[in-house]
Amino acid sequence: MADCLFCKIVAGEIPSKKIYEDETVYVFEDIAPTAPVHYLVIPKAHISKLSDVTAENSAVISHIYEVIAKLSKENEAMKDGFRVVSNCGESAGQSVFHIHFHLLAGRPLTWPAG
Ligand code: D5M
Repeated sequence: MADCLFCKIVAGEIPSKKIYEDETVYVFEDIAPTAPVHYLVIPKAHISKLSDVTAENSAVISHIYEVIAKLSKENEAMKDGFRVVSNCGESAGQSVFHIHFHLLAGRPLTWPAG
């Protein structure tokens, strides 16, 4: 999508600190980390937000969770636990409208979220 920040990151037009990449998924460091591990896990194909996931485009979402599970086995900081968050819509705190999953670890994570 032409004007999407994360599509530009996937295309290499905007730099990012890549953690993982395959045919359909891209993982990179959040620019403003809130935990020692704060990655953004995104599909390469543009989906704006979680409420736009359908039977037609959901295969990549399932794959995203496989990627997260794989990363959790490789990263010592994730061994004790981690959190996955997807803010959907402005009132939930979504600021970039390309679906993304915050992957957080490396410090105690309190609940409930604000
Ligand atoms: O999360 C959007 C997240 O995207 C937020 O934590 C900052 C991050 N962000 C914004 N621009 C960049 C770039 N250029 N690189 C890496 N990370 C970035 P949300 O849930 O939509 O508020």
